[in-house]
Amino acid sequence: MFELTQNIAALSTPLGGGLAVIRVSGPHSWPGVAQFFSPMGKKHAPWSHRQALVGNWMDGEEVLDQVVLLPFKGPNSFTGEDLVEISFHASPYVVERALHQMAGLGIRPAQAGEFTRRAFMNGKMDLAQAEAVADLLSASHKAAARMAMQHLGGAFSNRIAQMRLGLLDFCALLELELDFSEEEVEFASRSDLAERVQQIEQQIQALLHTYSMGRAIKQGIPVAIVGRPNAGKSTLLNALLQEERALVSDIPGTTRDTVEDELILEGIRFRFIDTAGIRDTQDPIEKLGIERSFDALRRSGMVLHLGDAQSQSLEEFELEEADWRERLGLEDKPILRIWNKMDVPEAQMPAAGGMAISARNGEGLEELKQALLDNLAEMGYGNQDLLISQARHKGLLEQAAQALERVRQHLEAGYSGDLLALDLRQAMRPLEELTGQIGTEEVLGHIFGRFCIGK
Ligand SMILES: Nc1nc2c(ncn2[C@@H]2O[C@H](COP(=O)(O)OP(=O)(O)OP(=O)(O)O)[C@@H](O)[C@H]2O)c(=O)[nH]1
Ligand SMILES: [Mg+2]
Repeated sequence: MFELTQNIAALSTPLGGGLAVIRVSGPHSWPGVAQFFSPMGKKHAPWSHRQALVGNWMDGEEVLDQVVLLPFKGPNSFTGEDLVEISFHASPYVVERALHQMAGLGIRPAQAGEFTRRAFMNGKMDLAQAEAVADLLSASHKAAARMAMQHLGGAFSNRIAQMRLGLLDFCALLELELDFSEEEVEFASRSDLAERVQQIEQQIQALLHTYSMGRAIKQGIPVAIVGRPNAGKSTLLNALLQEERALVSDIPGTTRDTVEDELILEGIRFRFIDTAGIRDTQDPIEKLGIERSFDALRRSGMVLHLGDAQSQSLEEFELEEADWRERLGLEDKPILRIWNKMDVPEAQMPAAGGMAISARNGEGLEELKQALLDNLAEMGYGNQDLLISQARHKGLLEQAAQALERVRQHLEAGYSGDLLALDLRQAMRPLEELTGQIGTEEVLGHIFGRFCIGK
């Protein structure tokens, strides 16, 4: 009955709870839904923007369910179109039946991400904000949700738009000069332009610097637990997770393969990696395991170097650390030194630094967790007002930075205004792609394809 491409419906909540919300969007969403809705009490309840209605959802003469409707009048809706949210009881049969009934009218099932895509197309949000919707949906802890909310709120988009405008100003002036080319006027001060370009380059570099932290926040900060065999690494992993996750034994070389698991501390996700104890060995399997320990060291954001306070000297501990630090080139990697087995009476806390814990009885574990959080603060977490975490954003910002570098070089080389204007346009392009002002169907398909249906 309705134009098939225009109206869409989908279940927006997962089944399994008490309620199931079906979202319907498009120019005929209101009259479409009204066909099946019989308001409670009155025969004709007026529909108005954001006024909930209670009533029966009819399947022919039969009542399929009692529902609550919430109509939104476009453009003041999520998609920017007329939209209705219908809360059903979460019966798989009811949901499927209602969607089937609507499909019969020409309200077709929505594709993955189609609601958000419509919101983007109708100017309700830009592309970076639409991406943030997906990030927020997958955020399982506070830090990731906060980061997504910042982008969703437009902080990132605004910053990008500001940069672009800053370049556009100069571009317009340079292009104006072309109209007066005979008169050799300079509307755009070259020194002001150089300063502006430098400022924007700095802002871009600052954002690029946040990428690894942004990624780590989203995926969890990898923390490698390393040390010599029998130091108690697996015991520590188990104690942190409060779960017998890794095998523990008094035989050195118990852990052969890395074991990973997550822990959320104060809203930040850490991914602990228990590794094979590092030592010289002829055992080929153990060697392979130690290679994996090195791998874990390389990809970790932080390292817990565990020493055995019962039997290891400080000198040995430091030699061991220097060895893999040099071998793997880990000069900048934050390493926390931890002495384990402090419960043993003969344990020695070596004079030079580090924390003392007992993985076995839990002593010092709270301090260790706090040290992890403090270290993160030292690495800059919490200082940045804005973080990026999408590879697409990083790639485009790098392109913009390179283009700006060219502008700077060409300015120094005294290039003419028309060439500088071209350079500036090139630097603006990736910024425009970031917010989706320009873009290809392919990019949009890729971004919205990552969403689930109903979002
Ligand atoms: N007394 C005491 N013993 C501990 C402590 N932590 C671990 N152990 C013991 O030390 C031995 C080795 O512990 P693991 O956790 O398997 O050591 P690991 O570092 O994982 O060893 P590998 O996997 O071989 O590299 C086990 O017998 C543990 O019970 C501790 O805090 N105090
Ligand atoms: Mg182990």
